[in-house]
Amino acid sequence: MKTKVLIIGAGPSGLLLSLLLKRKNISTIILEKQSSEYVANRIRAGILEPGTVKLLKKAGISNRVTKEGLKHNGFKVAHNNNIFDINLKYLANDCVTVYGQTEVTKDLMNKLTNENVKIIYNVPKINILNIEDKPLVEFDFNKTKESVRADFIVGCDGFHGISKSYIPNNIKKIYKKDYSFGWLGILSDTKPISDELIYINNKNGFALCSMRSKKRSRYYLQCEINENINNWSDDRFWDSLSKALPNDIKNNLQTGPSIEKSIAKLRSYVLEPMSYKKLFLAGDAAHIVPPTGAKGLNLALSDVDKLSSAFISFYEKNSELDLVNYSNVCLSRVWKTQRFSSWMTNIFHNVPKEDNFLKKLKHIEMENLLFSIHAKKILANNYLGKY
Ligand code: RFL
Ligand code: PHB
Repeated sequence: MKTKVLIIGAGPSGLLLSLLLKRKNISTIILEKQSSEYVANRIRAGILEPGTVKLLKKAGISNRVTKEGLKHNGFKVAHNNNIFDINLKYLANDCVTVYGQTEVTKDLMNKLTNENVKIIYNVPKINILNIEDKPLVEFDFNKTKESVRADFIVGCDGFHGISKSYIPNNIKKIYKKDYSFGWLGILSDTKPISDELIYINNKNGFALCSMRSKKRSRYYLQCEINENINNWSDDRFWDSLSKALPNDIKNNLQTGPSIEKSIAKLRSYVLEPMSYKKLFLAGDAAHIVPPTGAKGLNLALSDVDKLSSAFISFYEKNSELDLVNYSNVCLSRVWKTQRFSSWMTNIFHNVPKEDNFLKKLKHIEMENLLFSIHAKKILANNYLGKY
């Protein structure tokens, strides 16, 4: 097989990149480790920045997000039993859209199927050769050995992917932080407690009331780093969540059976540079942010926007400049997003064994945020993806 751009990973980054290139007749093949059902049903992000919605429009898949996405003009912060409004519209003149990553993925998959783009699922093992010059990718499929020659390889294979290992150790630099707590998440077909998201900081740390639709709720609780999911019955989850809620809204909580329950580890991670010779990394393959600021998917798709434009310049104008600059251009946004996500994670969570000086500073940081219009404006802009 032969293609212009070989993409590893059919998550949102890989799928969107393929679609943006298809619109300019640049051929791609996607190789994905998992089955299509697994990819389509993985529960993850829920909040789209306005720039991300615009990008989905540019890719020609905005019908459903425009109709079914919920536009939120703000969110709430609960601190010490009080509820504060962060009015995005008033503070920064824009809004976010609640639309699940599962739905973005399904929209992308349907469009690519209609456009006859080749996606090969269930590819367990990939080997990349000759990355410096004319790359060749070998893989096993249905017990036979296959190979694809490509002009470029793009690693969209998430944090646990293999593509980043092809950047030589003497070239790459890794910055990372693992947090000493996790998130326990639950999805349930119950009416959300509020018509806006509520980010909660109370004596037990962080909790989040989110949603996927007006009938489907997504809730998270800060949990121990090595928490065992089997210790969390639905009843225990609802009971702990109820204790985390401010008194004024406790009684509005609708409980019901969970349709998904999972634990996520929190980490910050950046790999520099995001490219090496004919290999480019995009999305979680190159960087991870803790989910507190709702940034991972948005950042991943912003990489893809830049990378697709760089490939288009290369094939249409014979210019390599944007490909050469790709890593630096992306990293500028990546680090601003890292700063915001880590700041938000820090002020909302209880850090085990944190000394009392840092605890006090955190408290003051939160109060400064909630009582300063300037601090709120910065939060609102950053939450919308404006830095
Ligand atoms: P993905 O989605 O991880 O997709 C990578 C794909 O690559 C495949 N793969 C391989 N394929 C072939 N060969 C290999 N060797 C491979 N290894 C892996 C995988 O199977 C997979 O299909 O990366 P991508 O496309 O870069 O997308 C990134 C986003 O998924 C991620 O950043 C977000 O989900 C993060 N995130 C959130 N982001 C937001 O913008 N807003 C949110 O509200 C938000 N909430 C969240 C989140 C992530 C969470 N978790 C699970 C950490 C909430 C949570 C709880
Ligand atoms: C979610 O709904 O999954 C979600 C929303 C906001 C966040 C993180 C996750 O900050």
